[in-house]
Amino acid sequence: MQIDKLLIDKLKSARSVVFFTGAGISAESGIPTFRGKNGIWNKLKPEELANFNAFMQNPDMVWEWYNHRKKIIHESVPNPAHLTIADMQKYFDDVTVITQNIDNLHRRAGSNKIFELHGNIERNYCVKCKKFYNEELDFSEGVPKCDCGGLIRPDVVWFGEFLPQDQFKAGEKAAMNADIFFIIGTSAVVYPAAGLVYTAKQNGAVLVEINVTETEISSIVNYSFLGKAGEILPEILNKYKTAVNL
Ligand code: BJW
Ligand code: ZN
Repeated sequence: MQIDKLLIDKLKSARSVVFFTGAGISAESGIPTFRGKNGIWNKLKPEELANFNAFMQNPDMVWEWYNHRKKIIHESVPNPAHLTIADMQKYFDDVTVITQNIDNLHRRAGSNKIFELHGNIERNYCVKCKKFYNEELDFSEGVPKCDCGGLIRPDVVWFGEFLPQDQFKAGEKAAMNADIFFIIGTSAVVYPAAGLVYTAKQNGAVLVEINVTETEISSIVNYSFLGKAGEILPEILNKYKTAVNL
């Protein structure tokens, strides 16, 4: 794979490096993506599962889906892509991760500054009174209920729901200040998250995409690497380290 010298030069002068990540970065950890080849949504329609009405109509089905995914996530470990991003903190002043993933793998890899746009699978709350239940839930008598009688749901963002504003605003600020903005393993079709790519570009960031296929945003990026994130990111960091004699 050819890594352009200009990109390495750009990295050498970069202060703020931002990683915008999606399900594809966790694919090499064994966690299925939503769309594309091997995407879980080739079989399951997103609208049928990732929305509030579906949950209220069939909470058992939606919880079955999340418990299944939680099991896979708990059995998985961060892969070289997550680990390289965490490693980057040693070499750059400001490394930010903006993730659409709910799987905690960036945190487990050691990244410190993470904004989670679509929630986190380890948290839950009551649909009625909003009380949080972050402990292991008991499903022995069906879908768990709050003290107030409301159903408990995972603290993730479904279609038609607002993103957590503190996380989104912080992600937006990071995108505005980015010198280099990596877009890794996302189909970039879900908004407002995907809009951050345009925010970064409009504010002068160099855009670098890493994906196994071309996406909606491939035509607007400065560098596009077609391949696995867990292979390409370590190569980019190694090339950078060689260039700066580390
Ligand atoms: C690899 C790889 C390897 C594989 N290496 N790469 C503006 C325009 C159009 C529509 C809208 C708009 N604004 C809002 C909307 C509506 C909607 C939306 O965007 N719809 C579009 C799909 C049409 N957005 C919303 O509803 C959002 N809320 C909102 O807008 O609120 C405002 C509002 C409120 C009320 C009324 C009206 C407006 C909320 C969106 C929430 C998305 N939630 C989900 C589920 C989260 C919880 C969970 O995980 O279960 O988030 S959906 C799902 O998609 C999940 C993901 O985070 C998200 C993005 O998917 P991602 O990460 O890109 O994964 P994939 O599978 O799509 O792609 C994987 C990629 O990896 C592929 O490209 C592969 O090639 C690649 N890959 N292996 C590198 N090894
Ligand atoms: Zn409650």
